[in-house]
Amino acid sequence: MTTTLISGGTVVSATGRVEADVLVDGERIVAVLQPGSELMGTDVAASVDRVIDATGKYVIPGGIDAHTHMQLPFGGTEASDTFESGTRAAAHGGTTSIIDFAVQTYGQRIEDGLAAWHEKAGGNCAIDYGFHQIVGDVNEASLAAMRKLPDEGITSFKMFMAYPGVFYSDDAQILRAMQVSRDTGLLTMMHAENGPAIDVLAQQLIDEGKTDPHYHGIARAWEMEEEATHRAIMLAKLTGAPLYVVHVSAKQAVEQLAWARDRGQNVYGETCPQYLYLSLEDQLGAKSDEWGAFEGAKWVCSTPLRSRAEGHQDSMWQALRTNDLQMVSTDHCPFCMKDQKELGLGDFRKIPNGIGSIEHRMDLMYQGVVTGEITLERWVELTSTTPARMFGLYGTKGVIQPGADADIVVYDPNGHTSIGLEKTHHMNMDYSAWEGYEIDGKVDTVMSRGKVVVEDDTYVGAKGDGRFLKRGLSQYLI
Ligand code: DUC
Ligand code: ZN
Ligand code: ZN
Repeated sequence: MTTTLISGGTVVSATGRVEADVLVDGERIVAVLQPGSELMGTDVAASVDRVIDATGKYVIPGGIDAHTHMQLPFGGTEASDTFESGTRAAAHGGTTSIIDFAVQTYGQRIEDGLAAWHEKAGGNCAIDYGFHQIVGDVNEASLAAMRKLPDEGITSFKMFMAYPGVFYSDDAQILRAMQVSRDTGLLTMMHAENGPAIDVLAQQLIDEGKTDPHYHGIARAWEMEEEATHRAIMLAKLTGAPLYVVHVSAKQAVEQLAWARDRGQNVYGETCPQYLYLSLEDQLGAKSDEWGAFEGAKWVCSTPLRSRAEGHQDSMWQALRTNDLQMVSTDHCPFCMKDQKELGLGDFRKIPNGIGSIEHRMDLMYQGVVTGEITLERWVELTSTTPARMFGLYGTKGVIQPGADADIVVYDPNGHTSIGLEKTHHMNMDYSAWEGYEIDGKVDTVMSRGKVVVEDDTYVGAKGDGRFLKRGLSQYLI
């Protein structure tokens, strides 16, 4: 077993920071050595196999991205990152665990959907991975299968109030699934947008000849997110189910979450970097020689980018500070422009929905520390500690303490990351939604269960290093 000492850095947790050395033995952290501690100093450094010098750098628990879609079949194509390419990109960006969504499609058994996801991911991941279960067809068999999910280490499921004819569930189906959530402790994750109403608005826009990508965001009005969020909250209240609303982008949806939380409900929400930084106005203004106004397709995702003039982005940052939103995930769902996004040329409804950000989440959120939107500790909490607690991984993941997995990122606050015009990222995409972003900060070294997987901007791990994470029930519920 290899022993490693990460020395001289500032260990940052969700609750504070301390100058300390971190001792790793095999796959685990065995000691956090603070000044005054007997072991701190040269003796330990001399006795380990490897010393990583973290002087002047932050030592943080590896990022946990709790919302990714590798190889998701969507809109007549499939998300372009495989588990192999997507998890490698994640590692480059300081993320050491993902929770992806296994899909049950209409007419399929949950067991078969889950088995297919194990097949895709098994032996291919660079970092540890878990699954949520998408429930796309509520019936007696799937309700029974849901009750067995905790035995499989799957303790959360996602339903869609959007995408009629694809993933959509109606209120009756949601109610029945939420009753299972109440009984079992499975966390209900909700895509909260009123899909049937959105589809009417989208059709009307197309009929008026409004086909460009930004009309995607006009059709998916914030009222449709607010309304669905409220409805999900009321169904959760009625059934007693714990609720986690994914990819929150509208300030009015946050108000709904805050209202429910103030009433004592177990209701939570995440946002994503795109809803903090990007806007409908950016998308509307996007034009290129290659794609013309279709350039805006690069930022078509659901929920959609919102208007900056309406203040949604500011509201997301504020909610992250006040804990009205608890986490930041990416909803990583990449598609290339060529052959994929271009399916929607002439009809924005046919653009595959999704943005790829798995490699940039830790950097983009660190930028919030630099600009004073969040504290250093909150950065760790939003990107690692709360995801671990929310999804039943805390103690093993999400924290630097003896006994935890040695998933550790050394982050250099004096480094710099350019997300440039040339393709320098490792995601399997022919463009970047983050082109031109300059980050004050840089991922220096990434360790996954005691093994260095990224150093000097180079991936040094191996396909299959990542293991399936059997998760416990949420540790965040009150
Ligand atoms: N939103 C996306 O942007 N892509 C995939 C599914 C989703 O809900
Ligand atoms: Zn969704
Ligand atoms: Zn998603």
